[in-house]
Amino acid sequence: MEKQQRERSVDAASLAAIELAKSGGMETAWDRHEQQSPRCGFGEQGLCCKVCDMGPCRIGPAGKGKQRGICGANADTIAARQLIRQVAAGAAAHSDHGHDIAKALLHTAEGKTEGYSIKSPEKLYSIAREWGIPTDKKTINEIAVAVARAALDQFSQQEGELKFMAGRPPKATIDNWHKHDLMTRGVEHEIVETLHRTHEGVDADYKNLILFGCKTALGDGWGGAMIATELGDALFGMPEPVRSKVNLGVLKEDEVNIEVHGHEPTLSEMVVFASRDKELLALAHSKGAKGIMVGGICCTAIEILMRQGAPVVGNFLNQELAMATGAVDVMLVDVQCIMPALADHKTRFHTKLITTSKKARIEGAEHIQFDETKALTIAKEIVKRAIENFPNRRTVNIPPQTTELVAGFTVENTFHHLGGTFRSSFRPLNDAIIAGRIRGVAAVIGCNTVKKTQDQSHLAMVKELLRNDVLVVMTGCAATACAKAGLLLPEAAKIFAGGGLQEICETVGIPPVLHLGSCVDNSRILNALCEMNKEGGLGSSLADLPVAAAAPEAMCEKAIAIAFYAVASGCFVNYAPAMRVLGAPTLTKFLTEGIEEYVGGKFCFEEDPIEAAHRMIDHIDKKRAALKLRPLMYAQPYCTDATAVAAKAVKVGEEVLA
Ligand code: MSK
Repeated sequence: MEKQQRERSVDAASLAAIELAKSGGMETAWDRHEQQSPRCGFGEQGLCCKVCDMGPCRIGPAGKGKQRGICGANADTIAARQLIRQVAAGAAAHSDHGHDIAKALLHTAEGKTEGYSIKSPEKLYSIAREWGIPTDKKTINEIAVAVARAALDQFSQQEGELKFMAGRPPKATIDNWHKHDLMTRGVEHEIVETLHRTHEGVDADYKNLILFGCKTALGDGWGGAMIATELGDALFGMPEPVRSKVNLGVLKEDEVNIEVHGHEPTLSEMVVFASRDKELLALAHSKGAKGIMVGGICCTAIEILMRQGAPVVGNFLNQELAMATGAVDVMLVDVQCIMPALADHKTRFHTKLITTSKKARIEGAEHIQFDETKALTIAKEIVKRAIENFPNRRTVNIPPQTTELVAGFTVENTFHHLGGTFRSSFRPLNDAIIAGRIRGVAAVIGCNTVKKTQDQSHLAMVKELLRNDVLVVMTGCAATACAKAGLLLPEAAKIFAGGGLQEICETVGIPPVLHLGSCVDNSRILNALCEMNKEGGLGSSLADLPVAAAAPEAMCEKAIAIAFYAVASGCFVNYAPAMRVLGAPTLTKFLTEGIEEYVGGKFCFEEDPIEAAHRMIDHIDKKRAALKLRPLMYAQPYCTDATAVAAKAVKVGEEVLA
């Protein structure tokens, strides 16, 4: 394989599929990325403004060329406006998803849907109690209607504060948000105001723009995304730790393969259910298939992994590669992260690409409109189409690699696992941090991007954090990357974790990397931080905690919104490739330094994943020092004995991956 091809991924299955694609003349995102090179330097640096029709205006790098656009906006204003427009788009995507989950809960409680029922009444009761919704003498459906309506109001609310935001974080964090006018009024209100502020001739103060971006993003993390997770858990059931498999090898040569892709659990849950239908299984057998496999790509896959243990085919950059195997009978897509290029491959493969959302249609794809009132009927129809397409397969070539993983962690069950059966609390985690067994906690999240070798930065960063006794929590495609490499198995602690973290993982029986779910489930991480704070001993605000976060292969506006709400909640966040601000030095300095004074968190744009892990560790150590915690039991600053760890990993890794 050519060097250029080899550098596209560190995942052997992906490389094999890239080779397959190339030999079949199939163009992938990597090829299109090369065709787009060189990219526009003004755009990359955030120095191109298209807000009004007098431009586009392009600003020269600091001190060179034109320093202002036609209206007089400078580099900082232009880059800040664009950045918070991206925050608004990301927040809108998560929030619209949350809105749809709230509607699905409402319609289920009203008896208007087909196939759904409220799977976790306990979760529903706990949200109702938290929001002050009466539960006495009410049926479960009456409570669900009240909760769903209250959740829907969170989106359109014009005054006041979001319920989760005002109720869950520590007082010191909320006080600071009040002080800087960062309490989100309503999810949609802030998104609308962001678009207004960034219209031509409105807000031209980069600090004011960025702080408002924080307010908008907080409405995502503590609003739209948190509603998606919490109400999703109530409707579809609380995840529990579950073993499953990941990578292209989960596709079956002798079974019907249905690949779900996108983000929403509503249809995919039903498709999993329908795939177990006796009549459909009999139909599959009659067509020569031994069964029906439902797996997926991106976060829809993670939703059914978390609750149903369904296998994961791959992460974002695997979507075209899965098609290249020739084994996907239906690629079923809903919203977000779906490449329109999938439709271009339909002449090459037998795969049926089916869109299901009126918000996300693709020219050239078949469209079956999803409708909750006929969810099971529609799911069965889709499964039937996949079965009927099975005999149309041409050449099938599935890379054999699969790895086992454990997923399904939540704030609620992690309590249980960290505390054991009789003592369910975050106390053991806090004690381990206070005693210096665990250094701190890092959240590593986000996507894949063709600008970086697929999965490489995730793996390098996470391994570096683990060997330095940092417990890692993950979501989304980042978690899938690490799952493919065996890091989401309890056995991985022995191979990759430092002494203290290894002790804790072995005692409790958890992997050193905890999979908390899909992109919207980053809200679980916010809740975990609140629990750590509540448990005591780690400061008074979220910003005091010895934690850090990163998105090392970030790609989309949702990732920017997540990074913003994490920073605005007091976290240190390394984001790479860097946001498009580097051509605006004053703005960049504010994002990486000055903003900390306002929100307690800040950004870092370190590209190298090991260096970035060190910046995260530095931040954790700074917080440990401020809290006057004991010295670490095992790890020294940057335990980078990579050679020893790598040697061990190859040996034991083979056993793990076998
Ligand atoms: S799917 S947003 S590529 S994590 Fe949530 Fe993956 Fe990023 Fe899409």
